[in-house]
Amino acid sequence: MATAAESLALPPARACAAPAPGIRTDWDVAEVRALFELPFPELMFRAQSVHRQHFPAGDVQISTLLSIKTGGCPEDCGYCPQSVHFKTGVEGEALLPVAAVVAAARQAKAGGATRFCMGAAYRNPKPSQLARISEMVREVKALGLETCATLGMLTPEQAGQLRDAGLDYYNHNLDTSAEHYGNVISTRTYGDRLQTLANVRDAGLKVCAGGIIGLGETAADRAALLHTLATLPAHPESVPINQLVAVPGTPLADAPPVDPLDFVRVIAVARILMPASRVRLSAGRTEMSDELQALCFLAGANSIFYGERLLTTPNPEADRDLALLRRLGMATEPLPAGG
Ligand code: SAM
Ligand code: DTB
Ligand code: SF4
Repeated sequence: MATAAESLALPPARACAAPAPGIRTDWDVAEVRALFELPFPELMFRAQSVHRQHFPAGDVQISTLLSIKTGGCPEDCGYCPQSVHFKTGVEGEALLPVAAVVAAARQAKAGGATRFCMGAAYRNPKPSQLARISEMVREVKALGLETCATLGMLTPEQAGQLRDAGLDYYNHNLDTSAEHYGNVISTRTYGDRLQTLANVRDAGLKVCAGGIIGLGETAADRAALLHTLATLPAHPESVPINQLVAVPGTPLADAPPVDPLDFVRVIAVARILMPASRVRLSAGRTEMSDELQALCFLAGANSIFYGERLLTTPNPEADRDLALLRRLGMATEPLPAGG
């Protein structure tokens, strides 16, 4: 079946270049702060230059997200509509049956997605839940899609179980700086987050880790978040940069909006620090103009979530995204071999 991208005649992107030598994991936080302080045109020039050394111009990887287990989460992340601690109108639901998830993955593939991300509102998955999710991963992988999951904290054994089922990526965000973390979340620590990232990496999974801009953080917190990501033993292959979706009922419902140009700066600095990683322009796009999204792509974003829903909140309509990519002359990354 033709993908939506093909049927709308977007040109196929060339395969991405292999990561080049010279990727640094020894950044100093002062260097990161200095990047943030560059004049905007200089920062954009540097980000673009780095981007072109590692990726073909204008390609974008698209992932579709499905909430496989919605709401009722015991954690108290101050931005999240799925926490039991806040009254947001999101009800706790059961883990979806395998067949429903596979049907959604088939649809995502037909719509042009290359990666299918399964998100669950868990602090950490229980053995019976992980068994069912492993089956989902096995079947989605068999469709020829790349697989990604985000299920909360994992032990090394659980990460290995998911790898054996065919999981390609695990998403686990650091969200903000170590210093600001405790102002946003009290039910787990930054160290817990880092430990799961290490367990995932050690199991041989690809890592997807990023953060949220708009949690009341300072410029120094933004620099510290990117510094932590860029000085992990290996850079995450995928770095989602979310803009807070301010949901009524959450403690951050009235957080001040992010200056759009500051958001672009975060993308640009992430691109410079982690040149070979996919930087994903993630949540918050429904609030962004086409022009702001275009600036984010110019700053080095080369991945998006595609499809009308994120987990519990809306994402731009697929048609609007395809039209935007077409207007910009950008192309979607082809499916991996065999897909
Ligand atoms: N429960 C798991 C966890 O927290 O790792 C997986 C699902 S959780 C919803 C995945 C990520 O979504 C969070 O780490 C956070 O970065 C992002 N997220 C959640 N609510 C958000 C919001 N309102 N705006 C932007 N990003 C959000
Ligand atoms: C990520 O960094 N952003 C996605 C995904 N990883 C799991 C989630 C965004 C969630 C936005 C709020 C919601 O839809 O509930
Ligand atoms: Fe639960 Fe994840 Fe939401 Fe935190 S971000 S409340 S862990 S679903």
